[in-house]
Amino acid sequence: MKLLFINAPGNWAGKRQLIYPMGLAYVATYLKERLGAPEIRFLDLNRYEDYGGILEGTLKEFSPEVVGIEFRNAFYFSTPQTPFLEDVARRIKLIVPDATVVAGGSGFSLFGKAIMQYIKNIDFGIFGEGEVPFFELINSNFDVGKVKNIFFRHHDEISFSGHSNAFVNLEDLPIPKRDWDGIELSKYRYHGFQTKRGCSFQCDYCPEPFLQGKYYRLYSLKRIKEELTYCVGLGIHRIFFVDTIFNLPFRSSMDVLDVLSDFPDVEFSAFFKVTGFNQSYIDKLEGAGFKEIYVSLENVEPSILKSNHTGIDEKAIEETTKLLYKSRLKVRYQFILGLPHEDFANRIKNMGFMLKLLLKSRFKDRVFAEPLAVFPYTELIKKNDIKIDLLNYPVLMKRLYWWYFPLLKIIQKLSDLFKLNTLKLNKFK
Ligand code: B12
Ligand code: SF4
Repeated sequence: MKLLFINAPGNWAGKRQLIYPMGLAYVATYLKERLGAPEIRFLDLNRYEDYGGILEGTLKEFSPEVVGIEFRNAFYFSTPQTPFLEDVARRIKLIVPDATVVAGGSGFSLFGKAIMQYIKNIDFGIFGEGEVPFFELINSNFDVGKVKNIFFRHHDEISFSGHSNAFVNLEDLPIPKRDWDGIELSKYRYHGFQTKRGCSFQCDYCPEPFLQGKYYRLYSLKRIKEELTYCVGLGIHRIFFVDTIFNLPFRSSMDVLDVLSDFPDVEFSAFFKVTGFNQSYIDKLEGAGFKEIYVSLENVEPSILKSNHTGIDEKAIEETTKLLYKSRLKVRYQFILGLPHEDFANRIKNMGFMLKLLLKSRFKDRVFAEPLAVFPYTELIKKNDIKIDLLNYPVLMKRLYWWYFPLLKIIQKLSDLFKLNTLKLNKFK
């Protein structure tokens, strides 16, 4: 069987830093092991600003029977991908009309039904973790009656085969192969690496617990070491941990850091929660080869952090930022603008704190502020009874955050004017 795995392009294709398609790597490795020697080819369309020629050339030459497409960012302020997905699916059906087109990925999982209504050339969609359902779908010859987590077409409607109650057992997953036919490893500045799946927090605005599970599933330390050895053997020297949060659970994160320190030539980066830091943890991070870290702080108002169930408190913010000012780590603090219960006074308080972070770290650190994205499957949606329509999503977001646009633009202009380049705000469409 011939399988083509495509990383769907976006408006950043050919311009911004490439992100290694880890989701595809996991799914393809699983299929490679279970399907008995399928022929597999990869195509990362984000490499090319004008991807049409390379896509059509590959389809003609390889003539795949099944095409799997990874779709990361559904309508988002700076990185909308949906029109590109539509174009890619259309070209596939034009050149290999008999190929079965299957889409998956985090952005797809969030908006699967709407995306398939809008993009008629996608035959099947997979919600959540793709390894098992994609294998079962192919293995059952696309019998959706037998497989959960599948979006499919039925009498011009999009149906769903029902959510599976189970998440994959990580021990059943082979180490994801990285060096696929069609992938040039040296094109990626950072390579993804997973030490766990899931998140045991349940912040009101976040879909991750629903997508990945409400508890952490950890890979064994032995496997992490094996996978790192494999990556280093391929010449990979920069790794970004794609865990929702790297530093929790605290004890296992400390153990992982011990493993990482056996790889002194590798530079690491990851997402962290502001809770769960102490001096010895920071020392370990530095010793293990972390140089730049993303720390989610969200908002500095305790009542807002509490009412959104973030699990972050004032004490954690105070203590962690104090420790991080003095560290050698370059910290990228992440704030969410527009959380429920935020008012003008709170906005000013946050801006003041952002400035403090920059000054106290002597501009070593950076601040990223992004408006709250309203995602399906979140408490935020349930509590406020918001209906999300993918096609009107940017309009919904603009309506919710209209007051931020001018304010953010002024701040960005000032930041540019003084060449601080420390306050990065994403563009709004
Ligand atoms: C790590 C990460 C980053 C890192 C990536 C670092 C790196 N070099 O790898 C950085 C910091 C760069 C980043 C940036 C951004 N990110 Co980000 N990021 C993540 C995170 C935490 C992990 C992604 C990952 O690799 N996961 C590991 C793999 C194995 O999981 P997976 O991709 O979900 O794949 C599984 C399934 O989805 C499925 N699957 C995947 N592909 C396919 C394909 C097929 C055919 C099938 C069947 C199944 C399938 O099976 C896979 C295995 O189970 C996710 C959250 C998440 N839970 O995924 C957010 C996430 C993907 N990011 C998100 C966003 C918004 C962004 C940014 C736009 C932020 C910004 N404003 O700049 C940018 C966009 C960058 C870009 N050019 O695409 C959103 C996207 C949501 C949306 N709106 O659609 C997510 C989902 C977080 C969230 N909940 O809000 N990100
Ligand atoms: S925002 Fe972060 S900590 Fe909160 S539920 Fe999502 S992944 Fe977990």
